[in-house]
Amino acid sequence: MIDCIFCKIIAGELPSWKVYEDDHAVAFLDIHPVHEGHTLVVPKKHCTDFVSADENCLRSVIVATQKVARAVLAATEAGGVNITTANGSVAGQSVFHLHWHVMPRFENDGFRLWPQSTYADTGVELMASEIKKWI
Ligand code: DGP
Repeated sequence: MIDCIFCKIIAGELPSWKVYEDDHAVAFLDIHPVHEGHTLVVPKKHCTDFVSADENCLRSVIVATQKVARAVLAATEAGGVNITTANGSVAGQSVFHLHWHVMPRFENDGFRLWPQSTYADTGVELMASEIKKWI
């Protein structure tokens, strides 16, 4: 994919701190880590994001992500790990090649993910039935 930073990293046209590679996926350190060891896992085949990815691509990347998460936990001696992907610019996606963030977490590390709210009255049933319609 022309002008995709991650495709260029995968092709070796841009440098990266690669930590893992198999037939379908590559993992390298994030250039702007939340904590040291923050790693990105990407499919070799370009796809824009999680929602539009084809199923085979997704399967191989998720298995690679588990391998990388285990390695990040061991290497950083983190107490936990967050594994996330942003889908769409409104969700914070800035690179439009599917990637999983593997972020090591430590006690009291100050990293907060998102605020939480509650549903008003019948809103929760309505929302559940709306989503079910589309699956
Ligand atoms: P997101 O904003 O969720 O799409 O995440 C994109 C991540 O990619 C962000 O945490 C920074 C990282 N990133 C952007 N450009 C580069 C790069 O050239 N090299 C590496 N290693 N990471 C990059």
